[in-house]
Order: sequence, then C-alpha cells, then structure tokens
Amino acid sequence: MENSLQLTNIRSLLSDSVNSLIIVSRPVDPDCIGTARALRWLLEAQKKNGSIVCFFSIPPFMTEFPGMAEVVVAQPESFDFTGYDLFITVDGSSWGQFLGDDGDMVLKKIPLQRIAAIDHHEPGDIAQAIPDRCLRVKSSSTAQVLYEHFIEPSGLIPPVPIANCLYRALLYDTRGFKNEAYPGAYRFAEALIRLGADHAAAVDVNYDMREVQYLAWAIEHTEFIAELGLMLLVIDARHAVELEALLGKDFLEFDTIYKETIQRQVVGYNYGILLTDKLEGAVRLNWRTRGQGATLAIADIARRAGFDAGGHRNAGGGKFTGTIAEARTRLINQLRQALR
Ligand SMILES: [Mn+2]
Repeated sequence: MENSLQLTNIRSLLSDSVNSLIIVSRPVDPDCIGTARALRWLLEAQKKNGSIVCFFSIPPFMTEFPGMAEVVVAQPESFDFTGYDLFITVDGSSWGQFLGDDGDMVLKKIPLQRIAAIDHHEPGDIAQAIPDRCLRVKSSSTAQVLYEHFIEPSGLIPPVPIANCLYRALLYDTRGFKNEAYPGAYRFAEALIRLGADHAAAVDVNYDMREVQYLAWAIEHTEFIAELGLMLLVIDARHAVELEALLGKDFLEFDTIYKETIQRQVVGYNYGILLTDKLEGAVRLNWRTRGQGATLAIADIARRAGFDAGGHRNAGGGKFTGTIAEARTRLINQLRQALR
C-alpha cells in the first residue's frame, strides 16, 4: 500500500513520544491551523502533550480563527527546541515554509530522526530529507489526511470545536469544493457535519474593506498578456509605496478576493501570476492556474527561470533572487518558450 512505510513510522513515533511540537506552515491558513489543533486534541486525548508553534506572523484574516490562542507565535532563531521528543510539520512541503528563510540553520537544532511531516502538497525538500517519515497524500487538505489516517483509525470522537476546525480547513483549501477535489472530500465533510460542524458559520464571509480596495487597485494594475493567456500583476517598489499608503504596512495580506475571483477566472487567461518585490534583493512569486484543460505547470517554468518554487500544481508560490525586472523577463520568456 502506498504510504504504508510512512504511516507505520509516524504512528510509532507518535506512540513512543510524550511531548510533541506541532509546527504550522506559511501561508498561515485554516488548513495548517485546523490540522494542528486537531492533532493536538488527538495527542491530548491519548494522554500526551502537544504544543503548536507558528514561526510567522498571523495574517489578519486568521486572527479570528477558532482556537488561535492555542498557537504560540515565536521566532525560529530564538525558540527553545529542547524538551520535545517529536516534531511534526503540518501542511507544507519545504523547510522554509515552517522554519523561515533561515530554515537550514534552524533545522540544525532539531534531531532529524524525530521529525515527521503530514502534508498534501507536491514533494519538496522535506520529502527529500525524511522520505520515510513524510506522509504525503494527494488530498483536499492536510486536515483530510489527518482525519483519514490518524483520527478515524483511533476510534476517538472529535468534539464539536475540532470538527469545526477541520471543516473550515476543508472548505478553505477546496474554496468550497471548487478546487482540489480528491476522493473522500465529501465523505470527510459528511463526517464533520455529523460531528456537529457549523456549515453556516464556516461559509460566512466578512471581508476586510481593504480586500476590496486591494482588488480595485490590482485590477487597474493587472497586465493582460493575451498571447500567453497570462494575467500578470507586478508589485514593484513604487507600487509598494502606493499600496502602503492605501492599505497600511500589511498591504500584501489583502489579496484574497483578487486571487479567488480574478486570477484564472477570465476567459482565455489560464494563468494568474503575482510578482512582488520584497525589496531585499528577493522577489516573491504567487500563481494560480486554471484547474482544467491542457495547462502548463508554473512551478516547472518558474524553476527553469531561476526561481525556487513549490506548492500545488495549480496554486503555489516561490522566490527569486535578483531584481523584479529580471524576474519578470525570465519568467515571461520561459512561459513563452514552454507554450510554443
Ligand atoms: Mn493545505
């Protein structure tokens, strides 16, 4: 059976550990937080300790997520990793997604053989480093992976707040069953509703007004490059000043409506790419690809253009070291070449 080695190894680590540290990923979202809370509940239901740590700031839309108080926000460089006998990364494929940009340095403080990973992304450097302890399942969400492989087999019944967390994780990662439709997603949803998950509360949307302002700004600034089927939004240094004046320092946190309603949704445009100048010699990449039809994998194209890239096939992110103009040119050239 696929993944049976990983499952055996992770189950045995879980059974012989008493004090686990659950590390959540960037982007900090309902799937990583919901999964972490459910895993912590599962550990505590088995008379073990579980703590949840996040090495990134909590984005505004997540501050109201149920149970955020359980999550310790810390700096990876100064965090005390001693005293834990198991480290579990949830919902991410690369060390940087858990430990920050200096992940390699931080990783030296953690015994590799005590790290396990539970995920649903394309394989990254974690799968490479710990192939036997990295459970990676093509699934709607990491929440579903946890439910099917650990919670359900345990026979323990999650209380309503945990069912709610898992349900929000599922709805978020699938965007209400629009994306990432893998077998079991509806069965998982059905089980969570039976356990008392509150659907109306989970789908209640209350956007920050700044989301709407970002959307208007972003539409104005999006380049529609018809021959590539590409919608490209480049946020350079000048744009950053504009956006900061409009939305404040956290302006990058308000791109949800733009990403969900515009990118990959316009007829003839298969790719939505967002390039942001991080102003420290690095450029951030985000993409969305139409979910059907013969589209190219942007991660492959970005890697050929010199980016680090990962995530899902149709939605992911990456980083480029160099100027934003160079990042733009290289990416467009590679996309043009690949489309030929
Ligand atoms: Mn996820």
